[in-house]
Amino acid sequence: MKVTQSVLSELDGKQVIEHRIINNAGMEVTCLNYGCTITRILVPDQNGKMENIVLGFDTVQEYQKHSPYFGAVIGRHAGRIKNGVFKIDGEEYCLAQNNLNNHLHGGINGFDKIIWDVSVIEDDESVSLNYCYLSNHLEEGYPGNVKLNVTYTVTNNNEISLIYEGESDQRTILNLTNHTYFNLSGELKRSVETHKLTLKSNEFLELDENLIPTGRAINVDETVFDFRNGRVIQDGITSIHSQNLLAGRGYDHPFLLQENNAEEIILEDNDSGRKLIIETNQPSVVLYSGTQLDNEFQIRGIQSRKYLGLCLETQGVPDAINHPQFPTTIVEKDKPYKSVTKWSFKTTN
Ligand code: FUC
Repeated sequence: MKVTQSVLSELDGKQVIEHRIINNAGMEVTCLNYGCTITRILVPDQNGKMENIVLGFDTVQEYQKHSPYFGAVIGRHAGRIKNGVFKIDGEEYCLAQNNLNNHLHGGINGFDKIIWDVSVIEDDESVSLNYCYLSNHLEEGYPGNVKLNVTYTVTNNNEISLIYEGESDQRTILNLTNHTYFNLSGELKRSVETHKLTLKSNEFLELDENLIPTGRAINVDETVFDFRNGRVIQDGITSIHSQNLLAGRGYDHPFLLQENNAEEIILEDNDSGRKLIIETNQPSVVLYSGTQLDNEFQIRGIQSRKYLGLCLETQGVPDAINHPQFPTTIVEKDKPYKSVTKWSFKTTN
């Protein structure tokens, strides 16, 4: 395996560092310490052709200017928190309201905009990038000083594992994920309407008109939210189900996972033969079909547009703190948080 490092620029007196990892099979992964952002993943198609399968930029300036969280780590709490308000032990916390009057993806200066400290760990079969950051008490309004560690490990089996760890000195909430937009066609040749998704999920969470969970879980039976036997993303784009319409014609929904670490999420692109298997220890995955991607910028020469990529954000449930019936995202003092997700890249033949 090979890993190279280069300094791209300086931001707020800190170096923006890019790491490029190439495994023995030729798979390539490039990451920045700005937001722990995955900028490129090159994997083979069914003919062995290596192409990039994620949305990303080559400069930090483009991430600062345009990025709808391309490839970044999201935190402290992924998804929306209604009115940016929650209570822990009777104490009310007010978060940054950066999405209408709601809180989204950790706030104005979320983890996606932080320059993390980074170190490289190498062994025979893998290379890991370890990113660290200390988030101070009341940063973006959240309680507790939280020590964070994000580790991306690339193996020779064309796998990437993503491990998020946090330890707080006070009871708080944490819900980290990675916001990579996948497009398995390679080099954004096509958009993701014909990608097929299979999910081990019997229920998705109903959203209100501001895309916040209402608290109701809906059975997927006989809806375009039933991915148990696989279905194409297009089904949700053409659907007249009110939940697809309010998501901007498509999907922007948390799905509750029936199983963990059991190939519970599979994304396939028939034409390229590329296949991504996602396994996690988290209770849900947010499927976001790129419905809000606007066309005001280019992505490495390709016009950005709706449905150019889709996100599969493995995580705890958005706004869980305001819905006691959902699995909690509360982290106890000195009791570490650990979220693990694995992406395995294969071909279908
Ligand atoms: C996703 C969505 C949001 C938002 C954003 C860019 O996670 O849930 O609706 O538009 O990312």
